[in-house]
Amino acid sequence: MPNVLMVFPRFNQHSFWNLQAVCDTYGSLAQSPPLGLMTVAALLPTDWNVRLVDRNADILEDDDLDWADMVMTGGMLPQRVDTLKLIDIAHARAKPVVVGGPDPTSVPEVYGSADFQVLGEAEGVIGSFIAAWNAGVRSGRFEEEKFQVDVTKTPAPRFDLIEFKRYSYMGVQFSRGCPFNCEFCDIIELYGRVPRSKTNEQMLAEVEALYLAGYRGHINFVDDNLIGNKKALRRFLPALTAWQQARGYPFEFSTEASMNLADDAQLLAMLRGANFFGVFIGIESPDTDTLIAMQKKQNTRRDLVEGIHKLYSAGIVVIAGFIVGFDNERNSVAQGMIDCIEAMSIPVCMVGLLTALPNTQLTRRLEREKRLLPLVVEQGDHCTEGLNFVTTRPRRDILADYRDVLAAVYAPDAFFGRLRTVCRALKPPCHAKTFEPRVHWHNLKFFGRVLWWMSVREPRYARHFWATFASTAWHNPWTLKYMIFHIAFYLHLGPFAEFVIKRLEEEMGELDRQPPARLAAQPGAPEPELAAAAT
Ligand code: B12
Ligand code: SF4
Repeated sequence: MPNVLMVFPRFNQHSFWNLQAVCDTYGSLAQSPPLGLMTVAALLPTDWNVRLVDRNADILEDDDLDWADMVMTGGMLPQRVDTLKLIDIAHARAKPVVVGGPDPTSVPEVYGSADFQVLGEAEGVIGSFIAAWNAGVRSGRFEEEKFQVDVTKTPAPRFDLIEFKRYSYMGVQFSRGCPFNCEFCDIIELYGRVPRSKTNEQMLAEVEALYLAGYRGHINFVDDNLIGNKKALRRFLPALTAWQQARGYPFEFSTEASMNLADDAQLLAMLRGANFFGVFIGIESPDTDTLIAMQKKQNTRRDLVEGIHKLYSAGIVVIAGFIVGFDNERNSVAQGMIDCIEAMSIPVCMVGLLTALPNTQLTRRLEREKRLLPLVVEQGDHCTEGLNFVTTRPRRDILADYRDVLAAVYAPDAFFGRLRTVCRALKPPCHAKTFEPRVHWHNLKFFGRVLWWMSVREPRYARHFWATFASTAWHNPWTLKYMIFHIAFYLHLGPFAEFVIKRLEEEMGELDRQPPARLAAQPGAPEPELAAAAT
C-alpha cells in the first residue's frame, strides 16, 4: 500500500496572520493545524499509510521524502510560493506530487508542474484519484462537480496525525458556504452560496475525539459564515451546550460570522451558552455607498457600532476585517474608518488593501474593464501586496489613506485604549467551568511571557500594559485572559503595522518619482490612456 506524505506548505512571512510572536509567547509553534489535509487523510483508504508534516511547525526531513510513494500538498494563496517549491523538492527525488486545496482549485494553471491536480472539495473527487492510482495511472486532473459534496458524509479529520502542543488552537468545521454575495469574495466561488452543514452527531463526535485525545482549550469553527444557515445552527447549539455542560466546559469557541449576527439576540444567547468567546466579522467599510457597491448589503441599513456592542454584551470579542481601495471610496475613507474602529472599540482589526482574488466577481469585472493587473503574492498577503488593479482614485491617495488608518489604529495609545474599553464592556460567562490545572498552568506561563515581553523586551509598551492591566483587573477581572491574548496579538501587530507603513511610504515615494505612465509599463497592464486616467 502506498506511503502518502502530506506536507502543509509554509505561509508567506509578511502577513497579518503570521502570528509567530503570539505563538512564541503562547508556547506553540504554529497557530492551527491543517484541517484540509487532515480531512483528505481521513478520506484515503484505511490501509494507505499517512504521515503529515506541517512546514509551519515541523521540519521536512529527507527521510520523510525517501519514505513516501507520493507527496500530497496544497493550501491557500499565501502558501503558493512554498507549494511550488515543494513540488520541485519532491520531483528532485522522483516522487509524484498531488496538489489540491483552495489555491490550486482557483488557479490550476499555476500548479501545472504537479503530477496530479485534485480540485475542489476532496470528498467529491478523491475516489476517482484513488481508483486511478490503484490502476497504475501516475498523472492526471480530477475535478469535483461544484458544491455537490454532502458534508454529512465527511469523516472527522485525522487529529491523530498532529501533536496538539505544537498549536495554539484546534479547528473544526460545521458548515461550508455563505448565502451572501460580496463581490470580492472567493468563498462563494469555492464553496457555494447554499451553506451545507454537518449533523449534530458528526460535530459532537469531532469535539469528543478532541476531548478524548486530551485536548482542552480553544477550538475555532473554521466555517465561512457560522450563521449562514441559522436553522441548522439553532439545531446544533443546544446539543453542543449540553455536551459542554456534561464535561464542565472543556472548550471555548471562536468562529467567523456575518454582521447580521448582532440582530439575533436569541442566537447570541445560544452562542454564549455554548461558550463562544470570539468572532471574526468582515465589516470592510464604514461607508454605506461603498458597502452597497461591493454587494455587502448585509452591513448596510444598520448601526454597525451598536451591533458590535451587542456582541460585547453577549460576552463575545470581535476581530474585524476592513478593506481600503474600493472603486467608489471617497477621500474621507481614512478618517471614517479610524472613527468607526474607535467607536466600535475593536482592538484587533485586519485592515488590508482590496485584492482581486482569482475566480471572483471582482476579478471578472476588472478583466472586462481592462483594469486587472497581475496578482503578486510572493512574501505577504493583501496587507502588503494588494491593489492588483488600476484604481479609480489615485493609487497614491489610497496608499496614503491605508497608511493613515494603520498609523492611527495601531498607535499604542489607541490600541490599548480600545482594549481597555472592550475589557470593561464584555459580559462575563454564564456558567461555571471545571478547574483544569493543566490549562491554568499553561495560561499562567502565557501571562508570564507576555509580562516579560512587555516590561523587558518592549519597555516602550510597559506604561500601556500596566494601565490596561489595572483597569481590567479592577473593572472586569474575568476578562484578564482575553486582555493577555490581545496584548500577545499586539506583539505581532504593532511591529507589523510599522513594517507595512514603511513599505507603503517606499511605494508612495516611488510613485512620486515616476510619471503616471508607470502602470502601463507593467506586464499585463491596461492601455496607457486608461492607466494614465486612473492615476
Ligand atoms: C482557517 C482559515 C484560515 C486560518 C488558517 C489556519 C490553518 N492552519 O489552516 C488563518 C486564520 C490563519 C487564515 C488566514 C488567511 N486566509 Co484563510 N481560511 C481559513 C478557512 C476559513 C478555513 C480553512 C479550513 O480549515 N477549511 C476546512 C477544510 C476541510 O477545507 P479545505 O481547506 O478547503 O479543504 C478541502 C478541499 O479544499 C480539499 N483540499 C484541501 N487541501 C488539499 C490538499 C490535497 C492534496 C487535496 C487532494 C485536496 C485538498 O479537500 C478538503 C476537504 O474537502 C478558509 C475557508 C474555507 N472554507 O476553507 C479560508 C481561506 C482558505 N483563507 C483564505 C485567505 C485568502 C486567507 C488570508 C490571505 C486572508 C484572509 N482572507 O483571512 C490569510 C492568509 C494566512 C497567512 N498566514 O498568510 C482564502 C484562500 C483563497 C485562495 N484562493 O487561496 C480562503 C478560501 C477563504 C477566504 N477567501 O478568505 N485562514
Ligand atoms: S459575508 Fe463573508 S463569506 Fe459571505 S460572501 Fe461576504 S465576504 Fe464572502
